Order: sequence, then structure tokens, then C-alpha cells
Amino acid sequence: MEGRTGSSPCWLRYDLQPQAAQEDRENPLRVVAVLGGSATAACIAEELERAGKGLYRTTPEFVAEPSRASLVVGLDLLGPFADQLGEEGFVIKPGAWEGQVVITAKTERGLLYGMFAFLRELRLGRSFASPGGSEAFLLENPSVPIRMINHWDNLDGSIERGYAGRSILWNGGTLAKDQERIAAYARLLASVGINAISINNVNVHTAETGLIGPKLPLVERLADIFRPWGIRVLLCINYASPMELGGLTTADPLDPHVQEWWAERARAIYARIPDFGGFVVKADSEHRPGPFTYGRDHAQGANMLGKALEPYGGIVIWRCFVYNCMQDWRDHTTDRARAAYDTFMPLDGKFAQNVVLQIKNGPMDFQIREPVSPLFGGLSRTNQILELQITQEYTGQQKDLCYLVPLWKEVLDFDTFAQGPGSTVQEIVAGRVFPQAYSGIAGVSNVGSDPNWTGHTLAQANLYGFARLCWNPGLSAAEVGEEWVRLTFGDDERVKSVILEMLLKSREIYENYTVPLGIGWMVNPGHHYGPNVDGYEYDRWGTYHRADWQAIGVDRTLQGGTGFAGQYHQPNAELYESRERCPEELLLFFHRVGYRERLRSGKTLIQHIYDTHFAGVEQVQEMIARWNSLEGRVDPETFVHVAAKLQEQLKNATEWRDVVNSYFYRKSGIPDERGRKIY
Ligand code: GCV
Repeated sequence: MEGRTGSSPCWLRYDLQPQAAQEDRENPLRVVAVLGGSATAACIAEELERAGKGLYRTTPEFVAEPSRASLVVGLDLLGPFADQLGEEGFVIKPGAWEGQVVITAKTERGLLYGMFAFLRELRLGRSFASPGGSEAFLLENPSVPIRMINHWDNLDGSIERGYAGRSILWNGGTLAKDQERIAAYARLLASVGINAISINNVNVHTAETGLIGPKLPLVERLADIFRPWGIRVLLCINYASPMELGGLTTADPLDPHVQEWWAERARAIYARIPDFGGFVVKADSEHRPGPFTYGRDHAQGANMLGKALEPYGGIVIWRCFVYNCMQDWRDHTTDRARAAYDTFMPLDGKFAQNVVLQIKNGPMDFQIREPVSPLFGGLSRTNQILELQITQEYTGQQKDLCYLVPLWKEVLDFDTFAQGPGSTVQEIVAGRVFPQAYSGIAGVSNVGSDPNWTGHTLAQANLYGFARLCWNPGLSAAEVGEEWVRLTFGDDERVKSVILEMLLKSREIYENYTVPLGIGWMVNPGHHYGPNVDGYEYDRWGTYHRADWQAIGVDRTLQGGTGFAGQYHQPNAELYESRERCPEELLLFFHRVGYRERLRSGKTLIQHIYDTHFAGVEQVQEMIARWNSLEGRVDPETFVHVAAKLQEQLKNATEWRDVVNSYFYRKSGIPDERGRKIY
């Protein structure tokens, strides 16, 4: 890895030569023709120059005449492939003479993605030298249309739930000074196919409210930076803007003055940013203003904004993270898990064409283990996108290693059975199960101004993996992980296998030493790092485990529980309803279970809790030993950095183990069968 001063190239390393270059085979970048004179074409040419110099130690010769070029990049050279390509797809194919390669697409975005895919494949050792006849070397279309990053960055430079330093976008109420870093970020995102970004926190405070007003030029500047890289900019808006910015007395969506105010704002925005993506809205959620204040529902609230953006092709991304955050912990009838479904299902079919609902992967809030939100498969007449959290709020905060791709894969592979078998979340977000004008995936960014972008260098794998799954949710966690390791660390077999194994086991390890069997939370309130079993137990957020001296878990069955299990289609509903058949990793999410009850392993619940917590710490120790075996094989700075992170993780894991085990021992009075130390 490049040193921790400057900024890391992440997976775009051209100093690790591909096998082909080492063997002195043909350099496909020796003569390059990039056709067209747009800003995106310039980005493509610059990238190819960088790659040529790095990978082959030769500056490419750029020519205008395609017939001379070893690599041609240009629009509409599709030939027989035209029918197979969507707007953002690309084809890499053999050219007119042996050894010539052509990258082509219908749009500049497609070209950009084709160019980056070509470089990726080269670095992964693929040879484009042999003639492929009339067959494409590679033809790809993205599976998911909207592939978006959400930043929870504030204008003062702070980031809500950021663990990699301060914002790269904002500082001191204005744009961050280092705009080259922003451009470098745009390039990184484009290299993995991201095509949209929201640039401010969904909790829109006073300063950020002004982004659709006096601060609009800042948004325009960012849009200019992201545009050549095929990335559209969206803004999170404050639903009360007509009052806070416009001086109106109401923000009621049915009030004509409010409607006209938003229409005028949309005009002003599009006058400056013709390709502006639209608004992201957190409304009536965690004290943010919204249509409920005026007795209106969320369809009325969202459609009003949709109408304002509609003339310009903009969209409204409306978040479904709506629940009662002022619950009384004594109240066992209200279930936060039900809230999004209860709020939005009755509105299915009532949203405008350009309104898209953004749904968190689980019904609660980005825990290490949750069932998939039943809104997926529930909503059948509404545009929808999946929201994942790349930033590790509840999953180790980029101190602990937690490769999230396996978790996301479970979500994407989950079969909702909405239209019979095969109605998976990945098919829904690809827009293939229900008719949707818009569909996609959004991820909350894990990036900040730390030189390695993500705080923990290995957390770069989550950003990479998120985007790769958006492009192709069919990739496995191991495939994505291996790509990332090789692109980032090179082809040393030992390095590859050790890091890949660390990544692939890390989610299970994190789960082992933290929260058992899907119950969630147990974190320190506020910052959410480290254990505090009752931290949220007697609070108002609706996040309870309800442990007593005999049992733990929330009964969410239809028979005697909150009924949440009934929000799923069959056979999922009956699976979750059944104590015996419920997937065990979610047992405490759906059922209240006695400590002495047996799990499928034959162990009692309490013994399972003890064993997994002891195992989790041992697994971190094993990871440390494995990482240490790489000394001398990865650059010293990265080696020391990751080693230090792992020590921090060990401390955290030990704390979790001892707090959780002691808590349950003290509650239940049941000793560990193996007599290990519990406090
Ligand atoms: C941006 C969780 C987080 C909040 C976040 C919220 C949301 O509650 O802790 O920081 O707010 O989710 O997704 O809106």
C-alpha cells in the first residue's frame, strides 16, 4: 500500500504489475485512441495514461486514428452487441486487427465502466492479447440501476457515524479545501460503477438547509467535480425548508404556497445543475420534520416534492426509517420492527412515478444480524431501493474488522416469495420483480479524510464490495473479497489467502463476541461502540432485549407476540413463527427463549452465549497470529497499521465477552459448563 501520508490509491494500484506485464507480453496500452472530446473522455484518457505508466512503465501514445491504436475507446462501435447492451453497459471486444482491443458502449458512463473493467481484468491477470474471433472479451450491464452512496456529512466537516476522520466534502460551513481529493474520490467511485451520491447528512440541520438556497453554488461545484465521472449529485433536504428558508408559516404539502415554493426551488437548482439527481428525505423520523405535523401521510408528503422535480427528471428518495423514537420501555405492544411496514404498506401504489422509497436492509437499524425488512416483497406498486450501511456504526466502527459483504449477500439473496420462488431482494432492486420506474441500492459512506479513506485500511473492502454487489449482486463474498485483495495487495498467494480468510470470517467473529442470535443493540448509548447490555433497555428507542433471570428475546410471532413475523410472505412467515424452525441466528429476534432451552446444537442457550463469546475472542487472537505471519510480505506501514487495529479489536472483543458473559451469568445464575472465568 501507498504510505499513510498522501492518500491511498485503494484498489486502483498501478504499481503492482499484472502477470502479463511481468512476462513481457504485449502491452495493450501502447497506442491508445480515446474518441470524443468530452470531460469524461478526458478522464478515460488520463486513467489509461496512468495505468500505462504504472503497469507497463510506458507512456501510451495517444492517437486520433483508431486503425493505429492497440486500444480504442469510443461510443457506438457496438456491431452485433447493440441489442445486448443497456444504457450503462459496455463491451470489450477484439478490434479489426489481431491484438487490437475495442471498448465501446452506448453512453459515456458505459465507456468509463468498460475502461475500468478492462484495467481491473488486466490487473487480475486476464490477457486480451489472443484474438477472440467475433466474441466479446467481456460484455456487462449493471444489474442495479441506481447505485448510490449516501454521505452523512455535515457542513462543519463532522460526519454522523463517520469513523475515518472528517468529511472530505465539507469543512467550516463550506466546501473542503482539498477538491482534488474530492475528484480522486469521484474517480474511485466511478471505477466500481457508482452513479449517484447524496452529499449531506439525512439529518439536515440549519446550515445544510441552505444548500437549496444561498449555498447552492457549493452544490453546483460538487456536481461539476462528480459529473465527468458519471456521478449525479443529490441533496438531503429539510422538510421544513419552506419555513426555515422561505419564511412561510407552514410546510404543509397540500398548501399551494408550499408547493409553489418547492417548484421555484427546483427551477433554481436545475438552472444551475441541469443533471441534478434529486432529493433524499428523512421525514417524521427521529424528530425530523415531515408531513405528519400537518396530518398528511408520507405519500402526500413525498408526491408534493416529486411534482416539483418532475419537469426536470429529478427524483425523490424517501426514507422508510420511520418509527416511534419516544416509546415507553414498559410498553410491550409497540414493536419498532413493525413500524416501517405499518406506515408504508397502506400507501403502496400511492406514490408518484418519480418517488422512490429507500428501505434499510433490516426492520430495525443496521445491526450485525437482523431479518430482511418485510417491505421488500411487501411493496409491489412502489419504486424502492435498498439502504445498506457501509460505515460500521454497529459493526465495529472501523476499529474492528468486519467485512460486510457476507451480510449484504444474505440480504440480496433473501427470497421474499412475493411472486413465488425467486423473488429475491436482488431481483427486486434490479427492478425485475415488480414494475418500477426506479430501483437500486444506496450505501451510507464509510469514507473520511484519513489518508487511507476508511480509517481501517481493510475497511476499503467494504466500499469496494458494496459497489461491486450493486453492479453484480450475483458475485459471491469470496469473489469480491479476492478481487479486492489482489487489486490492493497484489498476487502473493500467502497474502491473498490470509487476508481473504480474515475478511470472510470477520463478520461471524464480530457477531460471536457481541450480540447473540439476532437480538441486537447491547451497545453503549450515543456513540454505539463497545458493550452495554442494558444501555438501551430502559430507554425510549424501541430497542429491547427484555432479558430477565430466566429468558431473553422478543416474541414477535402472530401467536402471542407482536405479530411482526406475519408481515412476511409464506413460507417465511411460518418459518419465523415457529420456535423450532426459525433460523437459529435470528432466534432471539423472533422468540423469547429460556436460558436452559436447547438449541439445535444440543447446547443450552446460556451455554451458546458463553461459548460464542469465548470463541469470538480466541478468533481475534487467531486473526492476529495470521496477520503477524504476513510481516515482510505487506508494506511495513500497512502491516503496523492493521496490527494496531487488531490489538484494539482484541481489547474490544475481550470487553464484550466479559461484559456479556458476566451479565448473563449474574442474571441467570447458571455457571459455564466449562468453568471458564466469568466475572
Ligand atoms: C443519520 C441511526 C443512526 C443515526 C442515523 C439514523 C438514520 O439511528 O444512529 O445516526 O441518522 O440511523 O438512519 O437516519
